[in-house]
Amino acid sequence: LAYDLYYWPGLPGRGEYVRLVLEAAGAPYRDMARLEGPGCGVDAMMAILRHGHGEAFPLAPPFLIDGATLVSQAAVAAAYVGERHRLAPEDEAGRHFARSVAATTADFVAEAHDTHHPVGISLYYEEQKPEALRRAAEFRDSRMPKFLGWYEKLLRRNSAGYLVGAHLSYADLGLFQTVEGLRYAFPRRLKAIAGDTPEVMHLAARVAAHPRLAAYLASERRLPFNEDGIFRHYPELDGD
Ligand SMILES: N[C@@H](CCC(=O)N[C@@H](CS)C(=O)NCC(=O)O)C(=O)O
Repeated sequence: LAYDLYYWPGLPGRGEYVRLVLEAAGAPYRDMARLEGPGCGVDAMMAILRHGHGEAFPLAPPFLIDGATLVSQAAVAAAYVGERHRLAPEDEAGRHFARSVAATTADFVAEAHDTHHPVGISLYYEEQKPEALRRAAEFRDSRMPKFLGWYEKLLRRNSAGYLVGAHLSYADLGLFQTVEGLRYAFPRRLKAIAGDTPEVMHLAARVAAHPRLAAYLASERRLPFNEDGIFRHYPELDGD
């Protein structure tokens, strides 16, 4: 049976953190809000946000439906798919740590988002530009090196060359997507500091070369980053 992924059409956003795991797994899935027809589209997503799915009631997309099960929160949904398709460590400690890494990545993603929306998500970027300049400078100078340095440390500790465990996991896919987002939103800053985290950059390149993911990344299913999303390229927020 196919998984049903629900996320806003037109931007990769947090939905991509789940979509990448489905793609790497070769799992059958329907990208529901991007499909047309009865039971599909944004209306179908809004109906679940209004009425829930059985016991489950998500606050926001992305969410994934697998039969009677609904899983929301990008990191939790990525773990759900990864653990069912050999894209997660096998042992319990490894599974828990992979979840911790994915949740930390979700924090990093939220901080990247907040560079252009530091005051509030219900306001336009244009209404919070001075605050965005300050927030982005702090993100570039302090937060980017801190998070990327932490991933680098994890990769150097693991002789297998992955964030957790002996093989590729959803945690690695999340780091890949975040590096790609930073490359789009903060190209100057990433270029300036990439040399400090060579293992992170190497992992991102390896993920992009994964046969299933390379095919996906070249396909129309892969949505480009844009200024409606989480990672937005506003040149004034970037810097060396
Ligand atoms: N922590 C959640 C955040 C979910 C979230 O903020 N989703 C956004 C789109 S990326 C949304 O549609 N939010 C609507 C809202 O918060 O009202 C996750 O990682 O999935």
